[in-house]
Amino acid sequence: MTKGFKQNVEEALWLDYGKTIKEAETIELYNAVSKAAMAVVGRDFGEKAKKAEGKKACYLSAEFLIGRMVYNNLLSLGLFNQFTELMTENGVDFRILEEIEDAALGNGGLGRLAACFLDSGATNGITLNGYGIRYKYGLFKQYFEDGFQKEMPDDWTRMGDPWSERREDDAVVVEFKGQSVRAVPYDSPVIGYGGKKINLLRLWQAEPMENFHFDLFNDQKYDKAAKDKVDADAICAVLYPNDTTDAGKKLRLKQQYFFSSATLQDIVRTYKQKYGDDFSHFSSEYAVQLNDTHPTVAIPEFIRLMMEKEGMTFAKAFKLARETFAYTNHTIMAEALEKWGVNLFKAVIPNVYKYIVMLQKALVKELVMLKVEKENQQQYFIIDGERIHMARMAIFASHSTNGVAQIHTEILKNDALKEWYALYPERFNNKTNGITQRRWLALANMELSGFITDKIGNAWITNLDHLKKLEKFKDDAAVIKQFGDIKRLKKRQLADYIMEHEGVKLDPDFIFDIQVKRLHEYKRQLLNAFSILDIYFGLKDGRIKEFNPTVFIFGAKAAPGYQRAKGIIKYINEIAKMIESDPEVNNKLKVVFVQNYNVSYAEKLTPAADVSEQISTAGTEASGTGNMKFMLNGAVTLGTYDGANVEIVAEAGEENNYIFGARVEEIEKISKTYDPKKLYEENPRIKRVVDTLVDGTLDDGGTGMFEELHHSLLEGASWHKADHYYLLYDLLPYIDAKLAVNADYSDAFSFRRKCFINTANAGKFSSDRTIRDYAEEVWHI
Ligand code: 26Q
Repeated sequence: MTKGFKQNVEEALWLDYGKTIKEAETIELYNAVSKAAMAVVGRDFGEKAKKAEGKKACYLSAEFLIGRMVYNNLLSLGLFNQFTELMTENGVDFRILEEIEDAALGNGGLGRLAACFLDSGATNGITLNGYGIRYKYGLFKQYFEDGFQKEMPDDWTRMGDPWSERREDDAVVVEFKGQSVRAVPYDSPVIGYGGKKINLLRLWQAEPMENFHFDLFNDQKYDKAAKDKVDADAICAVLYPNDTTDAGKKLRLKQQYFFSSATLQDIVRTYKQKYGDDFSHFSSEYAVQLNDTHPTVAIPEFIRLMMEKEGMTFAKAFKLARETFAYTNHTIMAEALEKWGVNLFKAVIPNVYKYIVMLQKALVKELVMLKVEKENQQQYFIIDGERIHMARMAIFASHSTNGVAQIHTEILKNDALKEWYALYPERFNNKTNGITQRRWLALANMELSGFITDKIGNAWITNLDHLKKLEKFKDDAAVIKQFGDIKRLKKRQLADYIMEHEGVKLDPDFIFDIQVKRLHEYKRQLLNAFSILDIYFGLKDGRIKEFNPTVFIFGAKAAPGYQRAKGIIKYINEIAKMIESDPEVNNKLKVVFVQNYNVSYAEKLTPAADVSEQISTAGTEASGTGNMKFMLNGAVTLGTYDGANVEIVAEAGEENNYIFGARVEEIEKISKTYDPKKLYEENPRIKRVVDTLVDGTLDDGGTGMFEELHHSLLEGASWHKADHYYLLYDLLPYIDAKLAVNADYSDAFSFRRKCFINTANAGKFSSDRTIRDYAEEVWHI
């Protein structure tokens, strides 16, 4: 069947557009290639995936940050080589489809993790289907105007969506107070490597109950139909940018209930086709994983469906829920733990609120049974005064709560959720995150892939532990040289890409030091900025004499309402401008902030890094996954003891990475007495860099943003104490570590050897391993 793939592409092009490959527009080529590949998948993939033999895991997630699908699908189907041949035969660069945009239906780590998990599930023969929302607009597109972030809508289906199939027959109805909508699924195949297993990504789209007919032009009916359409469209219109100031938005609750309810109705319907009204097999047929609390309303919804539609008792429905659901926590930051106002909740889904009340009662009963004293009970309450605590509900009504890296799980058990751990220690478990090596090595870095396969064979594509076999080459100067040459090539390619997209010229002989991730205070891009300024002043003053030329590359989106984060972007852009215009240093120091950092940009940046910046305040980054992508592609980590950095260093050796700064225990110890102003006043280097925010060195265009940042560091604000993320505390040790990396770079062999050892020890961080652990230990598949 795959033999004719080339002809199928040509035929599709001819039939749909009357064009040959040479004549086709990029979008036409894209559609024809996708269509020919979808023909190989077959139209019935969705039915097959839903009804696969054995236990099925359902991954409920408000975000799937898939990125560009076409190359990945061709690779998985074994069609990649035929595709590149076909393009080459016609004089077309196979990378042409990179002009087609990617699907950004997610914010960052949590959404990208969901996408990596789907790839790993299918590749490992595990039935793992994804369920989410088909947002009309994904995460905003970002550009800079005078160094300020600007946002544009991301109309990702504008050019069509050839990888999905609308399944009208599987539509269900979701009821809100005063509004009923149809949930229509769009199914995309999730193709395991080798094409043997195809799972399903089902994204729900909200539509009005009565489809809009323009012939209903008679007065009120028209008005009603138009309004119903507008109200339904609103539900799936936009992805919420990870923005805690928006946390209270009613529409977000509607989104959450919309896809949770549609998914459960779908699962229950499919189950009943097999077992009828006998629910005794339900929890051996389905496992439901909640990606953070965002889909947690699925729990009371499930209980509602079981009681109202299936006539079950609460006790039975609750037991079934506990057996079925499992919860992953992705953050310990208090402001990101979801809570809903009781009144808001009742205004949106009063029918579901009833079941939350039942859960609260069951909780109190259990607390009494477990001998929790009355005065200690309130900390567990799902309904606590005016607030509904989603994480508490998820822990109480599921059988598993997991963190996403060892250190994160320990913090959950001993600190953030310690009262729950005391009640249910057996429920808590760790699943250290991972990334798929198919996208992040095989596709993103074909040169390194070829090199690795040449040395150790290609088994690493489905078993990343094989990379360990590279270790035997670690002292082989010729191999390390070859490895270094590939890095140099990827830096050259990135430099070309950045020239084209940002108009900034980079020299591949510079050190490429990269920090890419969402913009957030806890991730401390501002700390990186301060370190660059100190190095800048050091070079100018002659304090720093030896320095290997370095470019500091940033990529990050700030949530549109997060003013402080936007101020940091402006600040870094101003630093870039100042350094660029200084002939004393611009031959050895450079800063570039790339626009619109997304999955596709990450695929260019990751292979080109010498240094991976992972500098969050210890105890704040649950895991990180960018850190793993850089490690796999042979960068050293310059980072704190936080998240998965701890495990990266345990695998690859502290001597091959650069760890600095306060650890969690130290932060805890000093937190009460920490005085950033003292550090600032006692240390002229600290004072000098911090004061660039207010002394006229850099200009925020009269917005007051820099002054506000300065104030937040030295005085604090009502919601956070001064320098809440310990930038000034870690600044000098950080600069020392950065300068150590810089000095070590002089010895090319020894530096590349460190990078090589990182690649060789990245096996643990495959999402294949993570998914197998979930399958065994949580889903019992
Ligand atoms: C909450 C309320 C209202 C609106 C938006 C949100 C919201 C949206 C997205 C809250 C959080 C997120 C995303 C969180 C996230 O991406 N967390 C990251 O998850 C990764 C995968 O586990 C980890 O590696 C990162 O450490 C963690 O920050």
